[in-house]
Amino acid sequence: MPDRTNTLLIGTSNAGKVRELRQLLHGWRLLTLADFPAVQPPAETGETFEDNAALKARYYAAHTGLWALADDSGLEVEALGGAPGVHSARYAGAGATDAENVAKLLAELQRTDDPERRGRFVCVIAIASPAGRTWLFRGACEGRIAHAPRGQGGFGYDPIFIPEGESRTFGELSAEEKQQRSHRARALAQARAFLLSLSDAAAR
Ligand code: ITT
Repeated sequence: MPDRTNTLLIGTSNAGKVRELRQLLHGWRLLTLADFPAVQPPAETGETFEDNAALKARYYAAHTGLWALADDSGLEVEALGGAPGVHSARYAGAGATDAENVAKLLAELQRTDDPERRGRFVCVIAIASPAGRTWLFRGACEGRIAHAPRGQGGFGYDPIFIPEGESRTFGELSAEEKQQRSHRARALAQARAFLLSLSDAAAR
């Protein structure tokens, strides 16, 4: 049962996610995959964010004996029927860089005008116990896709995503501004509340 004296494994190989999850889980004792160099990432064979998040969290909990948190996330674009979606990390091919994925998305949307450039970031956080029980939490952030990358902040598709009510991209916002509205912050707020309720129940 995790409480503030116990440890939670952040089960992601994405450095941008680790940075944000650490900020959002301020106060928890955290380990990352850097502490388990022999544990290789699992194949993401699921068809939904929920499938892949659960698969990763269960895998990392089983391979470390710790409570594990995993994040499956991506960008859904309306004009592309929800693509790249769960394939966001490998949109431009296996092992694609963030810059290659961004370039491919901009090329796909080259003839698409603003109203159809609407989309959303989705994040599903899974928490798994060492025994393999899993809990899921979903957050989303609505917005639109810019015509060219702007800003050096964040990671992944941040330089081309403009959240609703903003004119700047996530890449142009500070880390704190992104956390105020991001899909990850929304999913993690629910996961945090769940973890705290487990700790409270354990303390009673
Ligand atoms: P793990 O599976 O090890 O966590 P990953 O990078 O493969 O790492 P995903 O399969 O969940 O993670 O792919 C997420 C993709 O969506 C990846 O290309 C990210 O760059 C992108 N993405 C997710 N959240 C993002 C965010 O907040 N800002 C920009 N891009 C994001």
